[in-house]
Amino acid sequence: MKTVLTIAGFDPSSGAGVSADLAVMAAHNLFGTSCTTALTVQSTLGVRSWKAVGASWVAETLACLLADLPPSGVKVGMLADRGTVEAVAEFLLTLSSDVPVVLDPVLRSTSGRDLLEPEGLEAMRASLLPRVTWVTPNLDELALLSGMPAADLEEVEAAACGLRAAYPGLGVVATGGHLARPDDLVLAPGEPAVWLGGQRIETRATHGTGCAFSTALLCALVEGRTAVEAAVHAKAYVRQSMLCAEPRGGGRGPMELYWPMRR
Ligand code: PXL
Repeated sequence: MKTVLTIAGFDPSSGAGVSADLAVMAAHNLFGTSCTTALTVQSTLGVRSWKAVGASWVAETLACLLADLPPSGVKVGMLADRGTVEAVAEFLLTLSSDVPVVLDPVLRSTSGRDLLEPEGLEAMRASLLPRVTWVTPNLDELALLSGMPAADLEEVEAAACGLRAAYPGLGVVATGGHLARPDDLVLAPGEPAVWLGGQRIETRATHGTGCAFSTALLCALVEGRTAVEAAVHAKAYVRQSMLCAEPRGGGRGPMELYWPMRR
């Protein structure tokens, strides 16, 4: 069983972040390790506040894990502040170049709270994006990272192409969950664009969809699937996780991330 690492925030309601990522890894028969970057206070009703763990603690955790449990793939989620973005970028330099790294560029919670301080976005562009292999922005994140509008299919494709062109070797999977039709775009390095058609699901179990998608994409890449296969898989996994969820909490509830193990 291969080891995969998530670097992300902690959500005490188990919908998003580290604990959701570990569930996705377990459901993919992979051994998950984690580095918590921030502690959030939240429930299904939204994020109330958060506190960064701190760059030096993150750096120490990553070095400690690397020495004993080296990962075959890394997922990066909420990073909270600039120092943490830079510490993670430094860590990624120490990995072998064949280890896939998927960045979910978490900027804001769906409930509207910033999850990365403003200076962190610049550090993400300058030091982190050059060191990851895949980035999985939603429409808002794509617009902010590319500096281009991303509100419809044509704009999303142009913005994703612009983002890919800015970083040699980077692949982009833009998640269109907020489009009229929730299609996703896969742009592998040097390959033509592939759109994956989506269908809207009427459910409140949508907490952590971005976290689960990026982690499922990483797991499939670690299993040796191509980018398009991995994105098709991640989309289907998240869809089924929404469909299998029991209603829980008064807001955006958690998905059933363990569904492959419960059948
Ligand atoms: O889905 C974005 C996200 C990522 N990571 C953590 C979160 C959230 C949203 O609330 O809390 C820890």
